[in-house]
Parts: sequence; structure tokens; C-alpha cells
Amino acid sequence: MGKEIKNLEKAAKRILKAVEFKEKVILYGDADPDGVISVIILKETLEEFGLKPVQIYFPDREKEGYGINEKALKVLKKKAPALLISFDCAMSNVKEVDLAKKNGFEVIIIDHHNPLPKVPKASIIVNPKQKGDKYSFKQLACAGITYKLSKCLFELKEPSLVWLPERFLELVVLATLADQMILEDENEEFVRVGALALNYTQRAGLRALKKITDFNGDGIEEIKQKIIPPLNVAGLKDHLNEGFLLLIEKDLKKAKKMANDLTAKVKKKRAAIKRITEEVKDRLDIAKETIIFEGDSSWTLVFLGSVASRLCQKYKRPVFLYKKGKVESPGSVRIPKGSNGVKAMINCNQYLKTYGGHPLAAGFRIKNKNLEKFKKCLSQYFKNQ
Ligand SMILES: [Mn+2]
Repeated sequence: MGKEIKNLEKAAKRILKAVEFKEKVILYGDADPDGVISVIILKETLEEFGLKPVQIYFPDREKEGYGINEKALKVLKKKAPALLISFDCAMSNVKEVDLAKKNGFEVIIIDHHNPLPKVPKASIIVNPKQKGDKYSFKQLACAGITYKLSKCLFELKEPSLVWLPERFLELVVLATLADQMILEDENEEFVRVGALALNYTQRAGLRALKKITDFNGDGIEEIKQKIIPPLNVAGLKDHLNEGFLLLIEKDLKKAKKMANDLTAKVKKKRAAIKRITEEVKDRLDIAKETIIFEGDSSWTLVFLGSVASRLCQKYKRPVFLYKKGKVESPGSVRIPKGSNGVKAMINCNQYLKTYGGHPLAAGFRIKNKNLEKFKKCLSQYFKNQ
């Protein structure tokens, strides 16, 4: 057998200890389909073992920032001491993980984002991209990693039920496609098996989504066009993601109503993206600029990734878009193949509050007074590439 993902079994053993001693467990996920689905996989796995998490929490990227953050920890503090397991985020939260520990949490990070030079001092980190990980395939979505964690938990605790996590593949396929992971190796298998399982799903939320979007089971492209957008557009209700609520809903009637709301939101989102894209285009003096760097207080942060993707594709240059806040601004980054947005931000990190993500798709948070300096630094960086 090839090498397993570093710390996967260690994390499984620690989680089983929590099951055994009925510890308080908090599941903390990035509020996108990959984070949401990772949380669902572990939630339903723990419930099979008779442990219900004391809280599930998805941070509001716009109000709190990406990953583990101070505001969230304030809300969660009353549940301490507890085991806080984070999904699809937190690799860049060095300070916040320290604060979580101070507040009485033990932190386990399950993630697939590129580690920055400084890594948080969590008690366990499972991330195929971390130093010392010998696992050969590095391109799993966080949900793919969490699926393997679920398998490992069953192998250790209920070997006779080790097939059970396979029911999560209908979700793993969605996370893998939503995060645009490379469809090779294990991802290829997860997507192939998951797409098939989706055709026979018993999950009310997926049945509702399929119905409302006239889903025929035609393959990957159809999943991307019909099933992923409503999950991508889901917002937060009381720190729970609407996609999460839809996918865990047992009642088909309620699920239909939720799926309906989400598909209506998709339509609105498409109109807004078009409008913001046009606005940015109008402002550009494209012959002059090495990078596209624009912001506005009227833009909706969650749409900026899509707008940046479009502009990046059209103009083939790095795109940094931010929603201008009162004092600080969060932003979204898309980079043409061959360049690296994370490296660019590491190079200019003296101007940033936080940043992280993948080389071609990342995010940042900055004090407004540093915006111009940051822009200059980035332009310089990409000019020298
Ligand atoms: Mn992800």
C-alpha cells in the first residue's frame, strides 16, 4: 500500500477519542460547497457513531473574513472547552488558532490549500500539501480528504461498515467540481462514481435540486451547469450555510422550497456579475496596466471571484477585485496560468492583513490606507515575472 495522507490516521484516532468520551465537537467550515460538504461528511459520520456536534459554524467571509477569525471565536467561546475541527480553511490562521487555543479549543485543521511560510500551531493538520506529506496525489478537494477521513474512522471503529462512507461520493463529486480540482487520479474516480450515485440519490436536497433544474444525468458538464451554481450562491443563515441546510434536509417538501430559493438567487447573481463586469471594463485602461486592480463599496464580495475569473480569462492578466469597506476591504484574486497570486501576495504581504488560497485563485483582506501601495507592489511584482 502506498503512503497515506500525513496525520489522517492520527486525526481519526483523536476524533474517535472524542466519540468515546462524548467530548464537545465543533465543526467549522469555509462557507463554500467544498467546506459545506466536508462538514456534512464528518457530521454524518460522527452521528453514525452516536456523537452529535455541539455546534456547526460557517464564518461570514464578508463580515468576519475567511477562515477561523476573532468574531467567530467570540461566538463559539461559550462552548469551550471543545474540539474544534476546521474544514477547507485555516491554513493561514496562525494568530487565530493561537487565540482559539487560548479560549480553550483544541484545533484540528483539515484542508487542501497551499500552506504559507508560517503554519498555525494546530494540534493536528491534515493537508496533502503540507511539509513532510508523502501522499502521492496532492489535488484532492477538502471533501475528498474528509471522505478518506470518514473511511479511516469506519476502518478503525466499525470495519464491517467500511462501505458506508461511499454514500458521500454523491457529495464529493460536487465539491471536487465546485473547487475545479484536476480530474485525475482519485478525483477522476470520485467524480465518475459520484456522478453515477447522484442519479440515484436519496438525499432530499439533491433530489429537489435535480427536479427544479431539469437534471437528466448527462454527466459532468450538466452537474457544473445545474447543480453547482445553486450551491455556490448559497448564503448564511445564523452562521449556517443555505447549501448545508438544503443538503441535510430530510423533508422533500422543505427541500424543494429551499432549492427554489437558491435557483432564483442564481438568476439574480448572473445579472449582478454581468453588471459588475461591465463596470470594471468601463474603468479599465487596459493598454497601460500590468494588472487589473479595482474596488467598489457597492459590489457584493461573493460575486467578485466570478467577475475576476471572467476578466482574467478575457484580458489574460492578474485580476484583484475588492469590496471597499469602511476601514478594511476584502478581495478576490484570479491569476492567468503560469503566474502565482499567492507568491505575489507573499511578496507584498507587508500591506496585507490576511491572505491565502491557491496560486490561480486566492483572496485577501487589506486596510484601505494600504490599497495604493499594495497595487504598486503587485504591478511591480508581475512586471518582473
Ligand atoms: Mn476547497
